[in-house]
Amino acid sequence: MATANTTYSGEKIFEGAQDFLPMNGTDYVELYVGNAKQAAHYYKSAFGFQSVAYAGLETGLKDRVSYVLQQDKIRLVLTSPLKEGGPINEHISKHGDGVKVIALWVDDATKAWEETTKRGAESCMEPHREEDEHGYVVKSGIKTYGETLHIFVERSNYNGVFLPGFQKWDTDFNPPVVGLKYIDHMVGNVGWGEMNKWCEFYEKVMGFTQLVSFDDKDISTDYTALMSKVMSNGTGRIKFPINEPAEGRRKSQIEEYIEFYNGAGVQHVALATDNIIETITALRARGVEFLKVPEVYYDDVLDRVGEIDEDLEPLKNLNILIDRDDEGYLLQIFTKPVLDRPTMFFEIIQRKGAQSFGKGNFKALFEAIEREQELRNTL
Ligand code: TYF
Ligand code: FE
Repeated sequence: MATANTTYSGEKIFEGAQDFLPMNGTDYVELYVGNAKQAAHYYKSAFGFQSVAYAGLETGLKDRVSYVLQQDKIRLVLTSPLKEGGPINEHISKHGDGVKVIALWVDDATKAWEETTKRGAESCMEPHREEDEHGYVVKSGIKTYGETLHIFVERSNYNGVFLPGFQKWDTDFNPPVVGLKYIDHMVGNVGWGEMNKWCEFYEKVMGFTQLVSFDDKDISTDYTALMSKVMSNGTGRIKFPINEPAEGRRKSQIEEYIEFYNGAGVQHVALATDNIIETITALRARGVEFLKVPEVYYDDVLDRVGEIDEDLEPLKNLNILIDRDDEGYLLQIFTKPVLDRPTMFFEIIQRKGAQSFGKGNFKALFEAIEREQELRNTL
């Protein structure tokens, strides 16, 4: 096992967490993208997302278009501008395609806004009703790291396909799902020395508690350095690790992200499956590209993690990584960046008891990332 500088305080989350901001889970993740029609096709054909809803010129919008996709509990919104100028174009010009909104499903969006702004959050949207013939929702929002937003969505009085203004998206092109179930965690990259500030934001403003922390000694030797803390809400259902670059021998992968994203933003979205072998087999067949660790990783991995339910051979063939903690083990794998800029990527994770993040894989993983950085001449 890698040397420990990890503090697990998972058992404390219920007693430490505040209940001023009860949340039911992630409502949706919205990306601002250059071409939402083509991005939607990619998330359907490559990742198995299903067509849910649409808003655009046909539904009365004038300046933008949004496609809503879903796979089990994971809901993605892809939004593109239709006209010159404006905040969406500016966001895309500055950051490339990327996550703009991490929306959180709450029972009371007015209270969520009041409680968080009272504790110092900067508002981006005052509580207000949006309605159509299917009922109404209440939305409000606050700013988080970079230009990323948290929108609170209260939807108990709404029964339309997504949100007011959206229509059902009917299409004959419906590739099958790949078994992705829910968002396990979403990671933010922030600038030098900003990790603690944003962890405090999640603690003070949102009532989250810190689950785990990794410092540069955990994860820097020959490879690129970073520091990371995992923040969780009271139920443990919403987990936001925050990374910052650390001084290493080479350019930190976090610094590479910050340079190309032009600031802080969402680095990876971890999607859970309950059969990672089937899910990764399907994703690979559909053209999704994953990072590769050397074959020697598999020579002694079972000495490190002990007995597992799966055969090692398919895990090795698919390049799936394995790690264990006191509660069980986990299987995980990381895509290459899904954009031309080396910014956002996905993690696919299957938890078999373990509630940690794969620290035992950090060295192999970060070396794989570093090989990609080398090819990009960004190391
Ligand atoms: O979320 C995590 O902590 C793991 C490991 O740049 C990780 O998925 C951490 C930092 C990073 C890539 C993966
Ligand atoms: Fe992760």
